[in-house]
Amino acid sequence: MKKQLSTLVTALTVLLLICGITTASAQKVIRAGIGLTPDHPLHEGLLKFKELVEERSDGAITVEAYHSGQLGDDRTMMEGLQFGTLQVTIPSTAPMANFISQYSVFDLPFLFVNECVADKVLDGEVGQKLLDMLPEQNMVGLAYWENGFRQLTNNRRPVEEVADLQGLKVRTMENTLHMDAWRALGANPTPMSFSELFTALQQGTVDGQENPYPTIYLQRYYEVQGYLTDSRHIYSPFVFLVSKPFWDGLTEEEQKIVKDAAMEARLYQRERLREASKEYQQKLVEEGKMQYTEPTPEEREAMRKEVQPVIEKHSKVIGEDLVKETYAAVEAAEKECE
Ligand code: TK8
Repeated sequence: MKKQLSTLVTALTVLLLICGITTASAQKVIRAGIGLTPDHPLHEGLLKFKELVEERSDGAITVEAYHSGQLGDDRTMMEGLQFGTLQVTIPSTAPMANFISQYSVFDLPFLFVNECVADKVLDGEVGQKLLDMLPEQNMVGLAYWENGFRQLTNNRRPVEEVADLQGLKVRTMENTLHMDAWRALGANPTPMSFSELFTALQQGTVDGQENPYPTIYLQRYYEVQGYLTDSRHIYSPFVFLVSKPFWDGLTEEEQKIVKDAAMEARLYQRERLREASKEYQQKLVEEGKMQYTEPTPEEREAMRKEVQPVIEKHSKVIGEDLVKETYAAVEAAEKECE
């Protein structure tokens, strides 16, 4: 009996050794999950990243791109990075605030006036400070990509001023700052994952939602929404996130390849997103898919006034110093962008 047992243990040890050796020399695979569809510029950016990584690593690292929430919603995919079951995901900053509350700083309403200012702040010291907070959550942030300025759609009425928002059931991302902001404007916020949104609009569970033009067009929200408002109430960054357990397992050279690819693909992705944003805003308006309204500067100012108490409340949650530093960076960037 003893002899049989020792033979079995030896066989198992040899088997594990063989697996270990083949795994060590096997390719490194990056499974990357996103929520948007294959025709969205986010996916185009991910394919650019894949091309650069596979080319520069001579195939030692391969990238598998999974779109349309195939691997779950933003929160689930970020948890996958923490556990090491997924290697890359690229969520909006809003759901990231559930892991690191400071991430709401970029979702402060009306923070960025245009993409030039957003790029300078995100790619500068403040952006890096937020990325440096990620390792404690077992994630590594490599670059900011672009989701874009968020626009409101709904199925109840044209929205041109705050009064039009009263009682509107608006789906928000799972983020208390977003919810408080819509509440302050008189709407009823309903937090919901992105993957549930189209059905909720179709069934009338919510009256409206808010997302950038490329998402509104490519998700076909115009099929279930009658009114589009160019609200630009919040600018959403995407953050290119890597699982820290995976990152730590890369050689220095491999880490440079992955980081450089994320940074280069960022420029491509932002460019494609901005082209798509113009194209789809035009299509939505010209094809008359939804009744389009643009708030006047006075009405935008009125909205900004209504959400000011929310900005003050959440500045305490985010950290007054970080908020001050961010607004100072915005001011400096606005001067440079003039
Ligand atoms: C996609 C989401 C989406 C976001 C939302 O995964 O949930 O409305 O704007 O882009 O991150």
